[in-house]
Amino acid sequence: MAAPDGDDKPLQKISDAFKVLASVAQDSQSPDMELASFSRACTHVCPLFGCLGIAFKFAEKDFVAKVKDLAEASNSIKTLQSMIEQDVQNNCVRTAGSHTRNLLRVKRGLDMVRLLFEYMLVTEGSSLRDPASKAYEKALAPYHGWAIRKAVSAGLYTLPTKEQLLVKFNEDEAAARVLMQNYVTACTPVLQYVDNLFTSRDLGTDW
Ligand code: 1PZ
Repeated sequence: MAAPDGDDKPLQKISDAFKVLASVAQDSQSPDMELASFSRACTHVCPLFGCLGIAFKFAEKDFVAKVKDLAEASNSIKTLQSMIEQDVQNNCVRTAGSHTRNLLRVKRGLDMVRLLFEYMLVTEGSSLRDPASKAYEKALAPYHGWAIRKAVSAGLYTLPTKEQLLVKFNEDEAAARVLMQNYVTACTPVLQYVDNLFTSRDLGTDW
């Protein structure tokens, strides 16, 4: 039985959470995006890793730790803006482990999932390898060293099939397509919003 809160429906949760963030990102009248709601939405992405198998444990650990850092920061910092401002003041924007650096990494993870879904929606057949590899090449590979790229390309051979993934998502194909498209659509303005936070302060996004 489906739990009423949708605990066993990771795609549904992601789609819902990002719709809310998208409305904040798109409405110039709305107050600045809250770190708590951003990090909460990202938390919903974490269960996806569990569906990919053991090969991506290392990626899960990295992503989950960074989302957790943002969630903890949200106890004392209200908005993404003020979090970045604080790191600018402290001169630690690019320092390993800084909130702002973690935000950039998490943003890339969201972009990875967006591209993965986008490619899955237009790819025939049951293999996830092609869409996953194309998404990785675009979103993350340019920022990763040789060892990580190697580990990822090995991991791509261990991915479940699309059908197996849908079972783990607890969705049929039609419902999954709608939810993936919802995320793709909602995520786009959110990523744009975060990008703007970096570019408007000349912090760059390619590091
Ligand atoms: C079917 C789906 C296939 C998914 C393939 C996903 C491959 C992701 C591989 C990511 C490996 C991450 C290992 C650690 C990388 C870190 O060095 C960097 C920099 O961190 P820092 O130096 O600032 O501490 N971290 C990242 O690049 C963040 C990566 C986030 C990855 C999120 C992927 C989300 C995929 C979910 C798919 C459902």
